[in-house]
Amino acid sequence: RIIITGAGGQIGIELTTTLREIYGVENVLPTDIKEPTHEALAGKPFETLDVRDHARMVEIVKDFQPDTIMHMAALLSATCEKDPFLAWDINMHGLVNALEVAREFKLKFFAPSSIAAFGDSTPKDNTPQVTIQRPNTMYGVTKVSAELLCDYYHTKFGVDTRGLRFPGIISHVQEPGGGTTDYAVEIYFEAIRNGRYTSFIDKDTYMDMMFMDDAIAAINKLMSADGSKLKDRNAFNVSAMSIEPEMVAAEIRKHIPDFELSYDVDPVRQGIAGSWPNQIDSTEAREQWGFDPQYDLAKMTETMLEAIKNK
Ligand code: VAH
Repeated sequence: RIIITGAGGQIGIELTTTLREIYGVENVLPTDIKEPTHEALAGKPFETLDVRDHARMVEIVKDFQPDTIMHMAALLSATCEKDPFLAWDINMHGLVNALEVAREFKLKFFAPSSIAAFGDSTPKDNTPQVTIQRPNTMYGVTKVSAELLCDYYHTKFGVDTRGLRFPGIISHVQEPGGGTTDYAVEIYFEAIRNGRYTSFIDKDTYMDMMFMDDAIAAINKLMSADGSKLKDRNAFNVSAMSIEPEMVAAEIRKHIPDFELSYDVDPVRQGIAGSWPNQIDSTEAREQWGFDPQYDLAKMTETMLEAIKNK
């Protein structure tokens, strides 16, 4: 039985629906700070939970009695820069509560990290699993801190914590909010809606990305892996592709020939993107638990455009 925090978010919604297909609606309890509006969650079991409210989290866990917690609640990179202290409160206070509940009730624990856990001094190409991590964004600071704290709870208290350093996640079910990689989602929606897109990230800005289905499959594969065989835990590099805006536009033009891409670069998000790797190495994830993404840029583009057209 699985409890999910931040279930109304970009990953949370599709994680909830996929886990319900696998384990049954009654064995998955999505929670979030406000009632869900998305039709995928509406009308099914749900609890409101502000992850900063430890007592409320304990109350829900005692009642639902999960064996696993998937802690997805966090603010994303650009939002964190707008209010760094709120970001620390939600991303870290929420995490400590979730880890404490996992320790107290012996829950298996998942939390996503991000390529944002790397900074300017990190090798930008083939970024290894274990390397320098000195991010200069509040989001990145919370992600590195989270990775270290999750490993600490595993070594110190024996909590079965596992995590993934996600790249930009591309999906058509729920548009993301407040991320730096959001351009790679917006471009598809705008291509269908208007045949053109103005990107806030500049050309030749390479970032790792992955289609949502591969992200959800990676979470399930990692959580099902034999824990005794994991050399690493928090968190694994995972990526399906390294792309920049012109590459996405060229792929879209195979379906919408007169698609136009222009630029109005946002210095804040461009600065964040520039501090992240160009392309990370997912070898450890592949070797330790069989990470195997199925979507490349061509297949992701075809899937995204088809799904958005049919919305
Ligand atoms: C963000 N989508 O842009 C998230 C993610 C690697 C990017 O962490 O902040």
